[in-house]
Amino acid sequence: MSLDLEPIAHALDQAARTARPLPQFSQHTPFDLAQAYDIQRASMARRYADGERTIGLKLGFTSRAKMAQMGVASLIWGWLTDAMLEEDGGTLGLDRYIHPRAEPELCFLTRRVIDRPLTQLEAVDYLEAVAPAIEIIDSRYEAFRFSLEDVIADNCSSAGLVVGPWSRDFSTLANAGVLMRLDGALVEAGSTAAILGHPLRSVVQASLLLAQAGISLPAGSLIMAGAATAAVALSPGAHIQVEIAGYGECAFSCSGHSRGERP
Ligand code: OOG
Ligand code: MG
Repeated sequence: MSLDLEPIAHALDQAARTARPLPQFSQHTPFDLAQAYDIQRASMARRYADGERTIGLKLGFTSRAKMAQMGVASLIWGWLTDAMLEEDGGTLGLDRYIHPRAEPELCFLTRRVIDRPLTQLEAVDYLEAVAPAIEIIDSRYEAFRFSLEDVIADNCSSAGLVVGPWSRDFSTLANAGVLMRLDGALVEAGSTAAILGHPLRSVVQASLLLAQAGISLPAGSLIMAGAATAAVALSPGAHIQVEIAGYGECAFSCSGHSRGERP
């Protein structure tokens, strides 16, 4: 049976723009993984048509901590746009979000076009720099619950990112301590080793996914490697800081109120 993907893409795009959550599609209109990525593409096309542009891609569920938190156990990928970039040390207005969360990540900046599957040994050669980063995720589904297909269709909950200082030193990337603080108190601690065993594997996975999709990623793109720990909910006034040992820190504060689950 053929499924009309456009209404789903439209509904997800509207949910993101209006900060009004949706019921999960998988519960009434099941679709498969390939269709989920088709919906993701169609919903991103609406943003591009409105002037947003791609700045790179993100991987999700690259750590067991994230898989356990969300009950989803497969790697996923989505797109980052210029409208999602938030300033390091800045203030994030929560009003345009439904139920935002923050998670500690590493962000890679690419140096060469990625147009074929890379090995882990080759990956560094394709990178310009790496930075501590925070991803802001905001599922467009009620209660932040979804199936694998639902979350892919929703561009993997992508909502924002904060990128800290760039470093060209990839030598201690394999096992660097990761700390996330909420209002100065430690809320999550982990290691970059939690990201697929080595965060460079995120770059490898990205190259494989791009090759499968027949897409090349231009030099100067960002790749968010996926969270090393579980995510924390953002509340009014919250201050979030992420520190990656040897790579420095990045942070932001929250103002306003997220829309919550209002109908
Ligand atoms: C999906 C996105 C997962 C990560 O870093 O693992 C993700 C979600 O948790 O809502 O961004
Ligand atoms: Mg993430």
